[in-house]
Amino acid sequence: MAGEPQADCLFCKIIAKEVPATVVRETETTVAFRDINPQAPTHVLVIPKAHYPDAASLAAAEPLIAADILREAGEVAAGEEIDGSGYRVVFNTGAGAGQTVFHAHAHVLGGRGLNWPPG
Ligand code: DGP
Repeated sequence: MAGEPQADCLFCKIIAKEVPATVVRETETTVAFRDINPQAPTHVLVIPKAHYPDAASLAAAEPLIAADILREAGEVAAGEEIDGSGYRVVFNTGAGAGQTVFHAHAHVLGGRGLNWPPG
């Protein structure tokens, strides 16, 4: 069923605490934890507890939870004190865009200068 945990999903295992992660925030609908391969001094992933393969499918099925992700990205930035200097929220969507884990997630990146356009 849509949104249900998937046995073969790494991020569902992090939500279930079967795989350890450094959690920085948790709400009823979301978990935020540090990326294992940080690309900036702050690199936190914000994920929905519900399983959807990418941000588009999450937003289509659960727009309020998609909004929760964006709000939590802002809360992470404020907690890391990067909200004043600027930060980036990225949803890689599809393998061609670099998505490697097919459970919707936002990358929250900051703490250094960020170039545009991204690579
Ligand atoms: P993406 O490439 O957009 O699908 O991002 C997936 C991110 O997940 C990537 O930046 C690395 C991170 N990641 C992969 N495995 C783990 C893990 O076991 N723990 C944590 N904390 N992050 C992980």
